[in-house]
Amino acid sequence: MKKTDHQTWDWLRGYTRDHGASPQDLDIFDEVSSRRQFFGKVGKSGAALALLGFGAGTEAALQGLFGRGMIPMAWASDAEGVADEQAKQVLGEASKEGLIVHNERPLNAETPPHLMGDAVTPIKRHFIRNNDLVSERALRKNPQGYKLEIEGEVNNPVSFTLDELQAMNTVTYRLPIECGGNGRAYFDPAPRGNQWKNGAIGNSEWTGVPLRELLNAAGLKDTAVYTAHYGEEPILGDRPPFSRGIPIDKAMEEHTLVAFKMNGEDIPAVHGYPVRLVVPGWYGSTSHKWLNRIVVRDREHDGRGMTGYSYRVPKYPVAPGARPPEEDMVVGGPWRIKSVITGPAADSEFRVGQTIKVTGQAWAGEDVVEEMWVSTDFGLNWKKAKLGRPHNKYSWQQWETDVKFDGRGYYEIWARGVDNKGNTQPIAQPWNPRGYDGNLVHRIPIMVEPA
Ligand SMILES: Nc1nc2c(c(=O)[nH]1)N[C@H]1C(S)=C(S)[C@@H](COP(=O)(O)O)O[C@H]1N2
Ligand SMILES: [Mo]
Repeated sequence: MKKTDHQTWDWLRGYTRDHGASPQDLDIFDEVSSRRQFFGKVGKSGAALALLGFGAGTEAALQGLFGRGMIPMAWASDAEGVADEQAKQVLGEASKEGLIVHNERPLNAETPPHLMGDAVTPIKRHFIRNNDLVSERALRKNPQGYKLEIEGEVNNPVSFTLDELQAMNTVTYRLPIECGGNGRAYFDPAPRGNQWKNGAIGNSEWTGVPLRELLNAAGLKDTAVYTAHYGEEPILGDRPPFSRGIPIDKAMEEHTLVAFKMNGEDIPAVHGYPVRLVVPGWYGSTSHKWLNRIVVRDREHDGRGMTGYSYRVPKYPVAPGARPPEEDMVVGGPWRIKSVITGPAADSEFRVGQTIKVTGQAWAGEDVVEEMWVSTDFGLNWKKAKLGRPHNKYSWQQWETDVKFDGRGYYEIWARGVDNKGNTQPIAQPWNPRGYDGNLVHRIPIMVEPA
């Protein structure tokens, strides 16, 4: 066993590789967000324990690592390491590369931060969040018989084929889709659900028709207040279809798209072929995939994903671990200011005096990021970074700066954004029962060695 924790991880990585561990075996590391969870999982997984050859020394070293909040970089897992047939097929079709797979059925995978540096997220690096399976039509890439129906509180229920949608006036924007649970891994105690770190966000280029064009064609009644979205994927288990909606004002916003192209290509099966909603700045659950029906309602929607604790947050701050009454929960939606550090990668090693380029992305829900600040001393001092403007409303903004260290040691690079309303990111994560709205300051651990 080497002396530093950093080296411990190198050793562990090497050891598992040498002993033929698969990405699934290593997943136990990717999914954990705390020392407690980590050892909870390892404790339950005797096979993984044996595989990794855990000894008392290793455990002590790992305890130290987690104790300092230094969570190991994820091991990449791609289509090759996945066993489920459908997951394999859709990961392969979208040429997914370097994603961390949390579940195979339903398929859920996130992007490690050092692969999030592109202004436009390539398809191969866009995260995946499925509640159920992928639609049959999408798997077969079959547009025959596809229709998008609009009904409910409208004067003329209408439907559109894919050809009809594509023949309309289209727009193209760079838009973030971010899962409401992104950042859940930093909640303590850990809420149930995918333990997303920061990688359940992508900012691809989406082409489609503004939803308001279709709603206007149907003619909204005065009673229209909310949408309800439905898709055509098979549901896992005995439960109603996943179905979210948005307030009518958000539905009428010009950037809310009925999209049929992602980065100029037909939307890959796993991202919603042939047609999906893109509702930028709001929880990703509102960006319905395999969309085939929108029902306009005269009240807030109550589909699966909108009731109880699901995608809902307490009206008032609650203590960590509390269970507020369900009537005190309200539907979540708009995102708050967030940022990630895309370089350097966690656990990178530098020399004393070396100039280190720090890069990242920042976005702010319905707002604009005005400032980015970076700290290398646990938030005591902050240095302003250079920040780009959004390419279009909602798109994430790239930022960069340099840092340098005068002495050796373990350091962390922290990043924090400020939006046009003065909102910033917390350094301790406020808690809610299901772990939504996570926007904690992102921290990257590095080692600086003597020059
Ligand atoms: N039909 C359908 N649409 C869906 C989902 C789903 O399970 N079924 N998941 C939603 C959630 S929770 C998120 S975060 C986004 C993820 O989009 P992506 O997989 O393209 O990244 O899709 C949303 N649209
Ligand atoms: Mo989500």
